[in-house]
Amino acid sequence: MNDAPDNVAMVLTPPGAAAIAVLRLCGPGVAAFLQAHFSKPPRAGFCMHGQLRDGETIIDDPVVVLAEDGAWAEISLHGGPWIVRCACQLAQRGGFRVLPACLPTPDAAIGPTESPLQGEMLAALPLAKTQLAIKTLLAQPAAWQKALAGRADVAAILRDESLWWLLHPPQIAIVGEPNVGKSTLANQLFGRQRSITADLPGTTRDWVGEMANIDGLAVTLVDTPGQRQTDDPIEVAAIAASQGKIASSHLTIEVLDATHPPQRRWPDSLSVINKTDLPAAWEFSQLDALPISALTGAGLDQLRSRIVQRFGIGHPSRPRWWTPRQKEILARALSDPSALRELGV
Ligand SMILES: Nc1nc2c(ncn2[C@@H]2O[C@H](COP(=O)(O)OP(=O)(O)O)[C@@H](O)[C@H]2O)c(=O)[nH]1
Ligand SMILES: [Mg+2]
Repeated sequence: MNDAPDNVAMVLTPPGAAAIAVLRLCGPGVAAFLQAHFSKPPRAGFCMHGQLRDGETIIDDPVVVLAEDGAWAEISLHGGPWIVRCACQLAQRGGFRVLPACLPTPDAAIGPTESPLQGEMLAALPLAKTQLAIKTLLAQPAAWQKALAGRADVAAILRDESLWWLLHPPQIAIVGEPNVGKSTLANQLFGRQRSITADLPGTTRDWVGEMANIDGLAVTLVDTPGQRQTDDPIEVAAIAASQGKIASSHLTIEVLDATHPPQRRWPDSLSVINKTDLPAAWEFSQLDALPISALTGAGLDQLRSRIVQRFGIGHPSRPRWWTPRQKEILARALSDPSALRELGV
């Protein structure tokens, strides 16, 4: 193994979630990289606004912060995919190992922190795709300090998976028979918050990904084709592919149609009765299903609340776990509370 310090580059912000992308460079090559590609001489401990250049080409006009000791620099780029890609390629050609985005930041890129928990908080920041996720994560060191000053309810904290889900978007499949309104519902759930990024503010806008923001919980939403018997080979293939997606989903939303009695049901789903703006053709008042109209939007706020409830999302300042290490310590603390000291709050 080679112990020489490494030049590492990584995008700290999740792709497609913000108008700014932060590229962090660490290692002995930082100063030389900035000298070669940034229009201003880097000054340690200062923020500088200048141009990032690849030869004659100006990639962007970022703000650059250089650490006091020169060990790392953060380049705040405009968040469009083209700019981020060009900056990463430039770093790679400059001898930096570019780490994949959306991984926890490696220790080497974080540097010393006040406590192990604080380090884990910083490491997980690139995974936080919504304001709620960021807020919840940043609240954790204080929440844990408070919890440990009193008597922490370890079993309740261990059961609470909400911060894990805030950092690892669950997959949600919308299922149902053909024509019940699955795609209309999917569009409504995407609609308000489909992420937008800009190469320059107010200019190019890209629609990114299949990610939806449901009341602060980022989710991967999968719209599936209506499940039915058919001889059409293309439809058969599409249905087969969607069954895999349904099986791998963390939640399914079953859409029933108020104007047609269902032929089949999807067990263990969150059920909605759609098209309740039209006269009902069957009796569904006894079902545990939320009446909605994907067309008018009626009932969708309640649906969003039920989705986030399923993943236990609650007040940001409750103490939670978000790494396997913390979860394992909590499991041991059920029988031996002194294990909590290992959290390193
Ligand atoms: N009146 C009414 N029509 C709806 C509603 N939701 C969907 N539709 C209509 O039902 C038809 C089928 O919708 P679509 O979303 O394509 O169904 P899918 O096959 O399940 O994806 C379209 O004409 C929609 O406009 C609703 O809540 N109310
Ligand atoms: Mg559809």
